[in-house]
Amino acid sequence: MLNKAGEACDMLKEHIENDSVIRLVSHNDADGISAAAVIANALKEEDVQFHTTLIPRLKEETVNQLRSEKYDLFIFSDMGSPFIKEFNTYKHDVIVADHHQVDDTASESNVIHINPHLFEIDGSRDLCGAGSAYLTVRDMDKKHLAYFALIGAFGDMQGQDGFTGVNQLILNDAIESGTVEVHEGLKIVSKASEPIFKSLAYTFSPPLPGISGDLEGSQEFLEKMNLSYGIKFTDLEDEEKDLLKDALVSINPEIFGDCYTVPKEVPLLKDLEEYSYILDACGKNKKQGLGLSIALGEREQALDAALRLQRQYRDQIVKGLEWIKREGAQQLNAIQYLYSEDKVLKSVMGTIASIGLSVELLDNSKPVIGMSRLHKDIKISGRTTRDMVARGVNLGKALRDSSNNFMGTGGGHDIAAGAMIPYEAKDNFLHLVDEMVEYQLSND
Ligand SMILES: [Mn+2]
Repeated sequence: MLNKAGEACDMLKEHIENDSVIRLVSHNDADGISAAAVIANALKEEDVQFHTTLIPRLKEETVNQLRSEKYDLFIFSDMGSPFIKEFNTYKHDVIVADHHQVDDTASESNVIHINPHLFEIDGSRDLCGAGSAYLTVRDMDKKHLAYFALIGAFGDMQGQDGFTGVNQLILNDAIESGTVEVHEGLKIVSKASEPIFKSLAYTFSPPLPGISGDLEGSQEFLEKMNLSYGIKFTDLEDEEKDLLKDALVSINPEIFGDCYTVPKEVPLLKDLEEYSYILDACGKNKKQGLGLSIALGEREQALDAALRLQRQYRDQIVKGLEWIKREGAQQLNAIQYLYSEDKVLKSVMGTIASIGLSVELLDNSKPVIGMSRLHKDIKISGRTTRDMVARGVNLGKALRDSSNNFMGTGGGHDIAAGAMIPYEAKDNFLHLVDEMVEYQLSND
């Protein structure tokens, strides 16, 4: 895998020497923005001309449009693996740095394909899109950019239980370069920017059942300990912090553990996990360009705008979780589903499906299929747990095969995947996914 990344790096270096103009296309989620940030920062440092686009998904149409653009090198990050066949017929050089599931198309000499799945590395756990992107620039003396790969890993839920596999190697690079420090602490968000009841309610990983996503639950929890819930965590007395720590640890021991920080960053971006949430909030609100500017070093107004987006996004997640709490999910044999036509709920469907599972609002012995209606189509976000994956569930495969059956598209990871299907196919699609998951569970 590192050899393959080395080949990509050589291709990139050659283009840099030839003053090539480079086209960078990446995903618009936290991992995709981080992937673009690694490459864009590296190219900026080398004074290379490049053009970046962040998009929600790569469609065949786009792949065919890009073909006629006048660039010397294309880099696709956190996307691109399903289109190797098309890239093979490009006249340009192409680097694909992805971690989503792959098919078995071999790449031609103009295409370098970096993907953990090609090397039997777990792309949902051990390396993210930003990690693949980082590996392509690593040999250009870019270890100081490794922390963006870790931000991407957090964005794709890979760092929350500690880093493993290639992510561990990347963490070592980040520490070695002096950009990242690891220390033990309470893993609650916005310690210095929000009142403590919000810090707790907005902490989703690790989950705090009864508190995460529940502003009232969080206030009651603090009141019971006689802590004033309106002040910031950083303003608590030391004894109060200890008291709170003990109470939180008794709810979920994982709340105290390794925190990964970039000491030289501004407070809002110091914690890598929180940095990923800021990028996530930008992406989810279609302000991925803002996220990338921040990652390229913009501060002040850009940060204010991102903070506003984050507050708004957190409100939406809390509303979504309240909805799940009130309505619950619809049950089929092996899966459960959420369906909404509401604008706010639709925008956070994938997120609330994940959090709903982790905070135990949803039965975590069944994968969740979140469905949002978009005019004539339905957008699907599938989420399950590592336990269910160990028992045989592969949502990427189930959503790809079942959506293809109804003229839709889909795919992703075993643990988290997405699809788009025509609205009319909704019920038949659900039953097919249900059967496929049942089959996966019985055949493992
Ligand atoms: Mn990703």
